[in-house]
Amino acid sequence: MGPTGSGKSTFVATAAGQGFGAVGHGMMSHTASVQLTRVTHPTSKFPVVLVDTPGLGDTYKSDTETLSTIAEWLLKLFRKDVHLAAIIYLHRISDNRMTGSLLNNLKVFVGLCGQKAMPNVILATTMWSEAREATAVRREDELRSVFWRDLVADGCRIERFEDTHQSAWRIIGNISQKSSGIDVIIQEEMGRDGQKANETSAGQHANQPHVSKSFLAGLFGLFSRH
Ligand SMILES: Nc1nc2c(ncn2[C@@H]2O[C@H](COP(=O)(O)OP(=O)(O)O)[C@@H](O)[C@H]2O)c(=O)[nH]1
Ligand SMILES: [Mg+2]
Repeated sequence: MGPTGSGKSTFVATAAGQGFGAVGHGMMSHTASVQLTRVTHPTSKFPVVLVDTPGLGDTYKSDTETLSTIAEWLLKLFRKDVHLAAIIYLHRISDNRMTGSLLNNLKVFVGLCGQKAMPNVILATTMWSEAREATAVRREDELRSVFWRDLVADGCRIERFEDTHQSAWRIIGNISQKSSGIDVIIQEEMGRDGQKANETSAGQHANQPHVSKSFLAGLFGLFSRH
């Protein structure tokens, strides 16, 4: 996951490797903008499905539409008793400011995941080649000590994506077939507890002042449909 242009599709293509192509295989087919790529873990040889999601901040789609696509896919996964092994959130280290839109993106992401999922979340920075090393390292420190501090305290890891196949898999880590996987909070709240819109963490989260009124309205609209 991550904002548009943070390098999600590139990450998946790099992890899948040469000659693979980003072929979306329809495990849950009609969610067209969530792309699935089946690969084999390079060391453990376990089958892995890489999930590429559309990012908030898209040029042509509203954040509400994008969030709706992701939430519906997650809910479908939950109902099929399929669980996520890890969640990777990408952030461009070349961005010189944590803009309101980037921050909003992060808040929505955290609202979807919930605290319990954090040990399975990896915050990965991309586009190191697009920034001066010293500047990028300073930004990484700022992310760790300010914007990502609470998430790190809840157990997520911070990694650097170095544009290589090896780096991608180091970030994904050792996915074991024994691991039963995780659910993100929005899946539990909507799928298991049947919570109403404004009761979900993301819904409550949307009360934060930097979230625009129209976005908030859209978010409530989305959750009350289920
Ligand atoms: N230099 C550099 N460019 C990148 C990197 N990752 C992605 N890009 C470029 O940034 C643009 C957006 O990347 P994309 O993977 O489509 O982002 P997405 O919207 O998150 O899927 C594309 O032109 C990529 O070629 C990176 O790590 N380094
Ligand atoms: Mg993409």
